[in-house]
Amino acid sequence: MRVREVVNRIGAVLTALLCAALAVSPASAEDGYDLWLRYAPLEPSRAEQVREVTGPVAIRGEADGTVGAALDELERGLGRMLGDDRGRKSITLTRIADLSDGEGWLADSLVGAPEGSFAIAADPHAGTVIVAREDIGLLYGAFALLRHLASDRPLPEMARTYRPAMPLRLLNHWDNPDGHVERGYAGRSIFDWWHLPEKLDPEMIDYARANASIGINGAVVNNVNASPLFLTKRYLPKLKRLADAWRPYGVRLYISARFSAPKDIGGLDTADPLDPAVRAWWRDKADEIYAQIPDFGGFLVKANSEGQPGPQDYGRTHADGANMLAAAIGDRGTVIWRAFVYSAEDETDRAKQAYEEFVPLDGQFANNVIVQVKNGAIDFQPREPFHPIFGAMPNTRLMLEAQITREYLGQASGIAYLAPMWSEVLDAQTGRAGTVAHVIAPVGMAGVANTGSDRNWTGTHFDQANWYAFGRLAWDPSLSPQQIAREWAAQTFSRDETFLGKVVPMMLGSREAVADYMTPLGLAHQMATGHHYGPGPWVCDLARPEWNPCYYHAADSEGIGFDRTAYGSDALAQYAPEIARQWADPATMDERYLLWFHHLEWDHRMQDGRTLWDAMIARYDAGVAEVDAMAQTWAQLAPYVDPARHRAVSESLAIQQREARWWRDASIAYWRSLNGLPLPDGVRVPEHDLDYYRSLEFPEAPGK
Ligand code: BDP
Repeated sequence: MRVREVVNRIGAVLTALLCAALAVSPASAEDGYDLWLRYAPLEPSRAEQVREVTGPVAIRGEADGTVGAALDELERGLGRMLGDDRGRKSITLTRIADLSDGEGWLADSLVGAPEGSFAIAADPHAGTVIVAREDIGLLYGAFALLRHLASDRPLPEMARTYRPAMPLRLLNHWDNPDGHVERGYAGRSIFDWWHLPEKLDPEMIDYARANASIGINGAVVNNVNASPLFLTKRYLPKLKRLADAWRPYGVRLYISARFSAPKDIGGLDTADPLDPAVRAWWRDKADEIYAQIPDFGGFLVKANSEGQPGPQDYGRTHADGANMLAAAIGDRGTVIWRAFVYSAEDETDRAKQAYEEFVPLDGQFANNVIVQVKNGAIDFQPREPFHPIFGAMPNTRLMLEAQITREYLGQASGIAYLAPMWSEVLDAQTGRAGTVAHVIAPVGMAGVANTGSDRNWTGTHFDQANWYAFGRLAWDPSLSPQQIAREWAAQTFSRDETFLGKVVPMMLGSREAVADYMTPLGLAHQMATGHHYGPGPWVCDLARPEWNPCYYHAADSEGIGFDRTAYGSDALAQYAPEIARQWADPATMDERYLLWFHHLEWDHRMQDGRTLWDAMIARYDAGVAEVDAMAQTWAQLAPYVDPARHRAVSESLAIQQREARWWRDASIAYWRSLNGLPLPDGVRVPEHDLDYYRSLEFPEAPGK
């Protein structure tokens, strides 16, 4: 037994004694900390099947940090799932370089496979073999094997090759040095900058394990509204400590860089990207970082957007700014430049701004620059058509930015499983360039993290599913939201078929419910000012037009919706003609995007013959009904879930039931104040009058 194992065993015995002493049942110890890596004991018949193909774990060749992590994880996972009897065969980890002559067939499937790929093979004699070219592939293979066992999938399906669809699979943390998380709803930051580098919280290792388990291979550790502190000498040892801790798990560290840093902390009087002193400052800074962190990922930059500094402050372009940083980094890393911009002048249609600023720069970015584009052209709304940039910059490396934290989707209330939303975007056809997934395949995906200091990491238990789903989709965008929900729920809660048969459909419908009760039929940005919590469709008087919900719904006594056709802003023209055509005609288009593209009269006839007004109300009601159904379903699932987590989810759903009604009632009350239309027969009257909803204030709402 290795020393580490002995220590683990002693730890387990002590924990058991402690539980006994406190008379706590193991069930009540379920607090969500273990995420999907709980490794609950397998049912006896399943355990017997597994023992036929597994057994003691061995590595052929050297065990370095990454392989050590793989071995530890297999020990932990198999120990919890199978107990002491691991099986009659073995699990062997082997690098391609360590295969013997007769095992060439094991290497064949990995020829030309991207970094991180691995194969799991069933060897009739030896048991199970995990093969990879790089050590990180062995770690991913260990996690894949454990996932397969823990989610009750048929064992023969396990033996195949696994390849990541895209090289970069990153989390973006919007965490500030003082521990506040912008748009964070799960407590404070998980990063304790104040006490680093000496103190490394054990959570930092569990965080890396969780990421590695789903293939996430990089983390931008600070807010895009970046503090220059992260570029100071004082922070370098802190960053280095994290990077060292995460290296075995294949998680590369990146930081958000404040473009004005040469002025803020460098003593220069300009940050002009073409100024030689500025260029030298960034080169020295990059050298300083790489001397400490040789595999530093690079810089993420939000420039000239929402008041952040950038190259336009000096009359330069985004390409000038990005290429200057790219030259400083060289081939050691990457500059990820965000396309989320507000140009100060263009007020015709905010949805057009990023395209107008970036598409003319196609082909001008250096090879180690990536342009990171949000899934939609506005801002992480419950539903947006895919961002037109994805179909329009064939000579630029494009990366998709999704938001895992639910800034505009109810924050930390209830359930909104986001895989269906992301799949909708990934599967969207952009035109000649193919689907969005195809466009970003050479580059990657970034997800704005939902982690925080809450014991369960993500505020609600079900928000763990969004972290999980993001990683799984970035690894393989062709995975169905259904499969991801199933494997997550099986690992996180219960493998029972009755449980899964109810919880998976509930998850799959949850995001549509949110879109329905907040912003049905293609409406967007109706959230209250600043914190984006709750409805605010009546807000019309903020300084800039596009800060106001009124700007986005354009409703009056006659009709509602943002005209993005040729008669309006013509944002439709930013899409390839064959794509634009699919949204051009309300009579034939997918009505879920109706009011995103069209301004229509309240009595416009929908495709099923109802009026727009009746159809909108039906959608609000469907959203509320869906949340009620989710709460009922969950109530029936108590026998399958430990009491603490069951209660926490029930309470969270109760909040969502209240919020869904509030959204529906406030919105309908406001629309009626404009259109004066009666409610269709049998429809519930909003609980309060409009003045009541308008009077609600939440200055202390989190995440601002
Ligand atoms: C918006 C958020 C804001 C972010 C911004 C961004 O409200 O907090 O700073 O996006 O992505 O969604 O830069």
